[in-house]
Amino acid sequence: MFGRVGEAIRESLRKLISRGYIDEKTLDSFLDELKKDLLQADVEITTVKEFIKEVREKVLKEKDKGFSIREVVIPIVYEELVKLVGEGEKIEVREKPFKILLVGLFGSGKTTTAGKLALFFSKRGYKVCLVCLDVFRPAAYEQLEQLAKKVKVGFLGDPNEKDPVKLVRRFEGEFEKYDVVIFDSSGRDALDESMIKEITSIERELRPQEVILVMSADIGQQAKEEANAFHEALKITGVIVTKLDGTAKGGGAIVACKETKAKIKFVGTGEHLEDLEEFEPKRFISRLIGLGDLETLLKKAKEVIKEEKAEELKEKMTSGKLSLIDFYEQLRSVQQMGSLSKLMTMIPGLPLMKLPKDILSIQEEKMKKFIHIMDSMTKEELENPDIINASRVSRIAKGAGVTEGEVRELLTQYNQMRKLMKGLGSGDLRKLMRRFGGLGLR
Ligand SMILES: Nc1nc2c(ncn2[C@@H]2O[C@H](COP(=O)(O)OP(=O)(O)OP(=O)(O)O)[C@@H](O)[C@H]2O)c(=O)[nH]1
Ligand SMILES: [Mg+2]
Repeated sequence: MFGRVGEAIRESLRKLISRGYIDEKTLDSFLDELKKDLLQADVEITTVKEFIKEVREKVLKEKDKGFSIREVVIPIVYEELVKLVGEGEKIEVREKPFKILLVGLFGSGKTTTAGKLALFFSKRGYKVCLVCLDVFRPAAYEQLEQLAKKVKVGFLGDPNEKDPVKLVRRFEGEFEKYDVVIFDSSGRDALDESMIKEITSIERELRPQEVILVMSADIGQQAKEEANAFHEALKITGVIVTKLDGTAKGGGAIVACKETKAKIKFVGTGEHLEDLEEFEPKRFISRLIGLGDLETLLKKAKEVIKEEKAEELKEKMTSGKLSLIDFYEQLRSVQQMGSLSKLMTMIPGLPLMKLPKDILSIQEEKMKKFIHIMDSMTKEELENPDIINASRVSRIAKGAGVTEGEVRELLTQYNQMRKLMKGLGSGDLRKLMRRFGGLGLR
């Protein structure tokens, strides 16, 4: 995301948490690395200094409360990074036709982004049209027309008309036929008189609901100046930062936007039409630091395990009263959530550990087998696994078509889990989970 900088931040974090005990000195050398990473991302220096100071103070405050630095450092770095990049803002299609005018300097990615937005909204069921108001660049018309064909949306334009305002007037009646109409405009070397005049006159005629500045991430902290200048001259309603994939300075561009009046609506992360995402700081940062897409996981988990049930399960887990039925239900719900390997990538901390793929698929196979085995048990056995003696093991194995060894393995794993959960009841995991409270984890 921040290009190489994201990798550097992940590496620093990985190094830090691979240590058993973290003292203040280690924390400071980690913070030094983090500072360098952020400066490399072109985040403005006083902002970086404040950020580092804030993280340090928060970590030490938690330490005074009895937490270890190791427990709290990742959640705090996460929370502070989320704050650092500011808030995103979604584009809501509030009325129809919903008109979005894209403006920006040469090569910032307007035309590409117009195509990406068309795909984004048509995927969500809106009837979309792309309109070429770029009367400047040779072949601008063809470029957008091709994109419209690819995405299979409407297209309006006229390569022979050199006045964008006339184009708007001519097509006015057409816009009504669509839910979302996206306008690509001419770029300039700089925000000069001619650009301001052109966009202002288009705006007056068109009255778009959104005027979006498309900016390339490689300008780094200069994004602040650019966004402010465009906002003053043209009253932009938001920003799309493109080419985050290709530059280390993306972080700087995003942080700089926070200090402008215009919020980031989307970020562009590649040349393909799918490479556009709504800017959601929590998701963005959790991926950046390898926390995984926690919120997606939570959403999925919620669909499967109902809230009260999760609460009840937590109670049983931490008190050691977990029966095989609960174990069974847990396995089932994990299964319903999708493949284990996919799930693992969403669990906080785990991507940092790099689990080998085949271990996960073996584990998935095993899970299926365990479910078969439990299907062959009686209710009594599930409720009170301690009564499962040798002859019961043999019956269950036959019923499930597995070996007796596999039945015993299940019982061993269940017992280990029961013990482990009991141990965690008062221990580290709970504290850690509490720290993640801000993310919606319980
Ligand atoms: N890697 C990457 N490339 C991008 C992204 N967005 C746009 N590009 C590339 O940037 C170049 C310029 O994109 P355009 O969409 O033509 O830019 P524009 O603002 O319309 O340019 P003008 O019409 O000349 O003002 C193209 O080669 C795009 O493929 C992005 O998010 N990531
Ligand atoms: Mg263009």
